Amino acid sequence: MAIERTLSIIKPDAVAKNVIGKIYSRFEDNGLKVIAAKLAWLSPQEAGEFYAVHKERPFYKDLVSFMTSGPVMIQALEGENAIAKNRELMGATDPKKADPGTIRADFAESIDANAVHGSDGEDTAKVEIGFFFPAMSVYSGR
Ligand code: IDP
Ligand code: MG
Repeated sequence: MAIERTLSIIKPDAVAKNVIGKIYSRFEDNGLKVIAAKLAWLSPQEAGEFYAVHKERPFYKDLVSFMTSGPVMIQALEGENAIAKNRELMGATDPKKADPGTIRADFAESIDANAVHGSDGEDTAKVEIGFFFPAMSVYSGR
């Protein structure tokens, strides 16, 4: 297995529920290290660009509107197999279908308000980390 990096976002619903720390514990307890982080309130333009891959999907407008409804906690995570590991910790997109013990099963209410984002592959991870963090704000190898 390789050491990878992935982008994670704690979405407005989970930030509002005050569970940033609980979600960070899931990362830390499973070998994922926070190597960059910031709390931000995304503009419609920023959220729209971040989710541009979903532009043609029927839920795009709702997604952008939800992601700009409050502050989000954005972090780059590093660790063994980080991309798949984070997806595993997150659980399925629809919290009703997410395995027990996953972040979405434990903290999310609906497919719209589903607590977390995680990169889905090496290419998207690279692009997504670069979208939010310049190289000088990423601190690896601590
Ligand atoms: P993911 O977050 O599990 O990677 P994606 O398919 O990449 O899921 O979709 C991005 C986000 O768009 C989801 O996390 C969810 O918030 C929203 N979304 C996806 N599918 C639907 C849907 O069918 N209805 C409403 N929102 C959806
Ligand atoms: Mg996705």
